[in-house]
Amino acid sequence: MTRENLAEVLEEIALLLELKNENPFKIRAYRQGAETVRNYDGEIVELAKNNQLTGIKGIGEALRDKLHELASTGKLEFHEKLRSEFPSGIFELFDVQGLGPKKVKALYEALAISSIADLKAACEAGKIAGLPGFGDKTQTKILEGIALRATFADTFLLGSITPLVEEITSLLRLHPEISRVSAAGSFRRAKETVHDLDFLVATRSPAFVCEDFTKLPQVDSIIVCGDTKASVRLKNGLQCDLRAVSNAQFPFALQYFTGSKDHNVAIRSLALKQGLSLNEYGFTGETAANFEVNEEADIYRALGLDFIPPELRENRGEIEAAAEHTLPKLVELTQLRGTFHNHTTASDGHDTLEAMADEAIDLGLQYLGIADHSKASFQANGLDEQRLLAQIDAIALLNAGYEKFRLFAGSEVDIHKDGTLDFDDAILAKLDYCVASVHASFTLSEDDMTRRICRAMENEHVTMLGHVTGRLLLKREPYAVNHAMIIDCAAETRTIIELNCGPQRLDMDWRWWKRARDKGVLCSINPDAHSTMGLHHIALGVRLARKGSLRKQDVLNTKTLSEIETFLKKPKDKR
Ligand code: DGT
Ligand code: CA
Ligand code: CA
Ligand code: ZN
Repeated sequence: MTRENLAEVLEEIALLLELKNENPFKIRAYRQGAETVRNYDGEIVELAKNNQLTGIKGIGEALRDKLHELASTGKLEFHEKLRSEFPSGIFELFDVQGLGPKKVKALYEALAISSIADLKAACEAGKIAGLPGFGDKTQTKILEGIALRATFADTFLLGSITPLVEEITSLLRLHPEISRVSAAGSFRRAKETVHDLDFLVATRSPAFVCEDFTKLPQVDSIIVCGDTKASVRLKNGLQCDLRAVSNAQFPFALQYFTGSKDHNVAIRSLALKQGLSLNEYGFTGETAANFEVNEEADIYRALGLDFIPPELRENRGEIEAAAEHTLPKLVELTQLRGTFHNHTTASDGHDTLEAMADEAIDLGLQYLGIADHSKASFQANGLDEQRLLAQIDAIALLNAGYEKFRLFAGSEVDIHKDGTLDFDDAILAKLDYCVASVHASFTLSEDDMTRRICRAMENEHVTMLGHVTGRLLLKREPYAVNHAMIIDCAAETRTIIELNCGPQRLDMDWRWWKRARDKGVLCSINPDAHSTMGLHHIALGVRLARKGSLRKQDVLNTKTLSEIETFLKKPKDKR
């Protein structure tokens, strides 16, 4: 049982109770419980197991007992009974974009729809459009949602599988027959989404290790188990491959299975030009004996190349740069001194100003930028002028109590449809900084959307642009926007572009950062945290910044507190 497992069961209970028309307060209690479990700053699973959850805000008596049962036995009778009242396929329906509990319930009651297959058939037969509250448009939207879900069926978010990869890596590391362990493949390259996981281990007992791999607690079923490789399906549906090689083969296998395939093809042809043949087990060829390879870097060195960090291995110019010794020195997590764009309980965040600041201090940061929503984002409880001014005062008061830390007062101000901002300049001028974001009217044409965003960036108070495309990976397509023009406008207006590191966003996309960097546009690695735990996503942001070829000097929040204070005080055109 992990924290996430506990939270998911509580959320599922909330959905089931909603389908049963239960008391909304009860439903909300389960939802809040799930949030609390996710964000609780402590060993919540251990505490639940030992029945020590007393006195935690958001977890009442009933929930406490259920969490104890769940954590100590791995299941919950109440949950299983509820589940058995509904067909199991009904849960798939919640994954379709645009279908919430109310619609799922209506579909189930009116047409006994209890799976995606049922839903698709009903849409195609035109039965959905006639239901009260649905209509033609909704029916088309549902069909699009089903198609989108099918494309993403075997794809996972880098950010959401990272804890799982760390768990499996450390379990493998503990195995007495294993000397070296690494995740490889798209995960190691920090691709924003991943199809399957690839693990590599060095061992003298490959068959034995493969068998043990299939017995890991995260495994749901075995796909194949051989003498040197195994494939399993994990409980979350992700396929996971293991290859067991000798210690001498390990660097070659690691290089090969890290990919990308395009990078490997280019590397292999470079090797051939030098009379070396390279595969996943080693070098062969006349000169092969000249090279001693203990580490991956030795392979690149043998080919006359600098070591290429895994994030860059996409065959987008990194091999040429490695040959010319011009690879960028990529930014590192330890170089971050602070971060911007974070929410609190004032809008749609779950933690207070003070709690967010404390977490930032614990993460070793010197400053934290707050940016709650503005009034146009009413669904997110956006702040009006008066509440924003009160927050500025609250931040000043807290700042008086910190010695070596500072909160920056900001706003995530909505960009209206016409590119004007949700606050007047007079209000914006009172802030330390400001993130401008699009949160509505997503369907503008590319031209109109680009013009809208550029107009916002032209405002002298807009420090940075939030989530450039609004995409939600595996869920919502980006809105149409011309990246090249946005980057040019950012360069001209000295506006920073954020790398929003919410696992579902990772927006701006990594493929655009090198262009931005070369035009002198700064990147701010922003977690868009809605809770203290959300701040931890800066680590994910750094991986994507690296993938985008960004160096320390390209990232705003590597500046120290005193540097950033000076920077923010300057007028935009002097930055
Ligand atoms: P994905 O789709 O997210 O799993 O992406 P990868 O890159 O992890 O792809 P995967 O798992 O199919 O293979 C892992 C690595 O193994 C891949 O990045 C490069 C290497 N590889 C796989 N097939 C080939 C191939 O046919 N030729 C070469 N040169 N390398 C390959
Ligand atoms: Ca893979
Ligand atoms: Ca694979
Ligand atoms: Zn936003």
